[in-house]
Amino acid sequence: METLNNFLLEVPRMASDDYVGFTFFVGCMAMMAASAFFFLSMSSFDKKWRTSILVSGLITFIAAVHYYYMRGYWADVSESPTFFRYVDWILTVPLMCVEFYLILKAAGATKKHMWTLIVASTAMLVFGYWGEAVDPGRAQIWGAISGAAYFYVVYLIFFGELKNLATSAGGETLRAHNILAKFVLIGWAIYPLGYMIGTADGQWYSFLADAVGQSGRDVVYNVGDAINKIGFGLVVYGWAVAGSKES
Ligand SMILES: *C/C=C(C)/C=C/C=C(C)/C=C/C1=C(C)CCCC1(C)C
Repeated sequence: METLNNFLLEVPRMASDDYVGFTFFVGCMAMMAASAFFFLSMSSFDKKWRTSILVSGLITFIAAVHYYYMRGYWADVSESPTFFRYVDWILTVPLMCVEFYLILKAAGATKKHMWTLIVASTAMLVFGYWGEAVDPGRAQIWGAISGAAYFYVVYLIFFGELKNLATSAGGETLRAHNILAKFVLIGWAIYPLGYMIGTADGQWYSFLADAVGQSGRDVVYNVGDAINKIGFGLVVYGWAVAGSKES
């Protein structure tokens, strides 16, 4: 009976000074709340805007499910849930690329624009996973290649055709594009910091891990996810609200 109860409730033991566990727990709740908000608000928008809000909700919902598992994983084994982390990213980051496409679709963005972003950001994540999980001895090299893919994404959004389309659209669409672009430039730049903390052993930047401990990686990633997934979704939401008023 006790086993069954433990299974059903799955209450993790969490020390009161387990700050990493705390961010997993709060992250999970925040992602759930954001998903409920996005999904429930869908019916108040015209059809034209709904897909974008749906994608915002899917991003936070997929993250909520992964945070549920990551929280449990951390509570059970006190290790970075690197596998779940990257499965989550490989699903949610392409969806963020889809958001750029959806926002600029009316301005002429094509599937090709969308797939270019998806392929580049997926490469960024695959190389990052390689450095963190498969070949950590050469984490710096894999991280640098991953970083190159990241800068290519930044380039496409800031200077590529997507930027031209946003400029030609003007108004709320340009505004939303510019804010989302800043999320990619500043918000996404949080992640390499977590990567460096997690792979700092024996590197010249080992002072990073000495300062916060290797589990600092998860705090950095969790904060990054909350900002980028929920914040990003809210910008799209604001774009849809403003656009609904315009038309
Ligand atoms: C919701 C999750 C998001 C927005 C995740 C974004 C992840 C990144 C931008 C990761 C970038 C990395 C580098 C640029 C280099 C080092 C390896 C990574 C994968 C941490």
